[in-house]
Amino acid sequence: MHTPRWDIALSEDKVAELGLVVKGSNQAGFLILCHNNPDPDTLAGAFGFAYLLQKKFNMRCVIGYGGVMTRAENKAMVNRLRIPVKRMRYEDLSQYSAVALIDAQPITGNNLIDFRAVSQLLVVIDHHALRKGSLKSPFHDVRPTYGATSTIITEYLVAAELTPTRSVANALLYGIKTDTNSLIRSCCKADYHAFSYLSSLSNPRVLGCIEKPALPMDYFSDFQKGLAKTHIYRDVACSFLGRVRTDSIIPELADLLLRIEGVTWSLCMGEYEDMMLISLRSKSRTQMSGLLLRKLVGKTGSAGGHKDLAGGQIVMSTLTDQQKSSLSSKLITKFLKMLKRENVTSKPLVRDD
Ligand SMILES: [Mn+2]
Repeated sequence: MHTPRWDIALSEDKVAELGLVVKGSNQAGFLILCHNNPDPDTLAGAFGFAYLLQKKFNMRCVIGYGGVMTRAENKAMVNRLRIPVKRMRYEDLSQYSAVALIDAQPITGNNLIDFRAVSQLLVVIDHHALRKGSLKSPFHDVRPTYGATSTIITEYLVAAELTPTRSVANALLYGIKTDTNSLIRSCCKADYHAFSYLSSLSNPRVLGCIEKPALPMDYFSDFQKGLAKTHIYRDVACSFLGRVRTDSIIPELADLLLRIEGVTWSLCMGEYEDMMLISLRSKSRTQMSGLLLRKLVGKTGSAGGHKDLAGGQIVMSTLTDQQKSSLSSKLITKFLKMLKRENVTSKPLVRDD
């Protein structure tokens, strides 16, 4: 047994409270729902929470997400750690009378819970800013000072006197690592403690494989196209790649474009299956990427994220051909307008000389 050396009194109270809610609900099973386009923190949080519900409360669990899983790393995480996660649509939710939402909050547009499904929502655990809708759920634990939801879940496991399996520990450690950019972005002492606790239980070799997965050859064609299609509008880099063969190129190119000297914003878009995938990155100290992207996609799509990064999607099957062909340029124009850069002239990133 690894004895924690940090204060988890709140989590001990919360696990006791969770026990009452779970037992009082008369449910045999839970749907544990990640946010759309799941990242490692929501996947790890859901995986760890399923472990808690199974081991401590003898509950059956299904882990689900909406949207698409991009990034080769996230797919490698699910495969290597054998996280039993299912892609779902809104209609699938009706099969479950007990839902736990992890690393997200209700009716924010970045998960499958909407007004109709809110009564099934028994548990909300998240580290984003508190939304009023969460208070209606019988159990809610929202800690905006925490760098990762995986940290909250790690504390729950310790409070429940459960030692995570190697796979669960690997997942939670990777969740904390990615959400805090290796403990340098918006984290608190609890994240350091959880990170150090999990390190002793994890397998660095497996984590190394997840962080640097093999990439399909198509990735490099998409990459080249993405660079060629990037335009710089003063301090904003925008790239619309058209149809892409690998979905993970969108967030990864957005990360890279933000590193261009003098660039404060990067917006990257591409069509994959029947969706327009959008990633936004920012170095701005004043504006919130998540809010901006939600405003950008409006009611036509869904989006979510943090201060410095956000992801979203627009389903294109409902659009007319004309709407489809003008969508990317409309989004770029709207985005530049939102940042008050609409009159800035653009130049291509890559020169031919
Ligand atoms: Mn998170």
